[in-house]
Amino acid sequence: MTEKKTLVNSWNEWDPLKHVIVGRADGTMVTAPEPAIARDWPKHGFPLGTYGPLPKEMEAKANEQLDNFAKLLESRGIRVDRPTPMDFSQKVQTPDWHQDSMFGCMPPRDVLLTVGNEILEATMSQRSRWHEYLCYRPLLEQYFKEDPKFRWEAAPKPRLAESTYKDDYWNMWKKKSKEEKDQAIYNRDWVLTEKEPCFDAADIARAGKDLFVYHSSVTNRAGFDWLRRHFPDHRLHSIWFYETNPIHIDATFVLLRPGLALSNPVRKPLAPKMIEFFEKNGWEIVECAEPALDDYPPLSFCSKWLSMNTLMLDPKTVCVDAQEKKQMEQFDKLGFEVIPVPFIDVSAFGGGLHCATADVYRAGDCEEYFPKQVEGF
Ligand code: ABU
Repeated sequence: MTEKKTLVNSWNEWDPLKHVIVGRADGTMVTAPEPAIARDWPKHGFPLGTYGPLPKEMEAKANEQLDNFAKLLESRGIRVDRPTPMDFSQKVQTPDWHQDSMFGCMPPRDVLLTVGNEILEATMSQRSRWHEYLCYRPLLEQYFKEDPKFRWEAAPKPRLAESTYKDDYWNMWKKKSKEEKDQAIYNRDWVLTEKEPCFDAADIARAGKDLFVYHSSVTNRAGFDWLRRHFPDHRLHSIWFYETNPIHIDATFVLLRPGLALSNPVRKPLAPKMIEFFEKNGWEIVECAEPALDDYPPLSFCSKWLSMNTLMLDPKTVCVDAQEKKQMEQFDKLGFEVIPVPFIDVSAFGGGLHCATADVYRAGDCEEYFPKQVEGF
């Protein structure tokens, strides 16, 4: 029996899940060119500069897996809501720019950040995703009517004018040597300038009083600073990793349950004192298992590390992509009940099981999981 009454409340990544949004693949686009990103997939029909809808047969398979996942969650008593897709092939504009396509609404995690009784619409940092929040507005309006304590917030919409991006960034990136790319990683020299706050919601991992914010290619220092001021009762930690294409924390560093985090073996943490902070607070960090794939799935801007992009249903139960046998074995050894979910066909639409969901309600309160502080972190 699914719960009917709406309550918005979620403080972390693992408390018992009661209500969640699951995305839809309908109409998802390989997005038109824009300064924030460079899509170049000639082998799969989309060389640099081209754009268009993902093939309909791929979309049908992705929607089938998303629908089955939604049914699975409902069968476990979890209420599932779905966004309202738009015509993502339409051209969009603001007074500062026009963009020849939008993206889609498969990954609600990228747009919506739930902290306690608040859902915050992220700024986003790509023009093709500037209007994506509209797909969730019917649900947010409903929650606002049904839960008198629900705090509905939206971060300031960024201008995303030319000055938000570094000039000719992707062209310059292609010309860099390995040493220059390494230097850029250590300098966190990503496409965004610091002109205005930008962040994607999927760059934030929640652990009660502590929020970990990935300084990535879609979240800048100003975005972190905006979040820090917006959540004055939390401790916010800026973290970053060794990765040439950093986007979203949930295939890099995943909080599984109090005291246990899953870490990407290749994307090493670079933020000073981060490991010390976790260890001092008694957290174990384990490296994730070898992913099933060797490379990015076709037409996917995500990586093979979607293997670690998992959804916790409670501190003992984890949903994992069914192809990720080694990851499932590892979770089994760590004492989790593992639920295999066929999900590979969804990856090209914007991610894995964590990306495809956004918490509305997890039963639990704001707890302290990191009582010991480390100066400088
Ligand atoms: N949002 C999904 C994670 C992207 C990646 O690191 O592959």
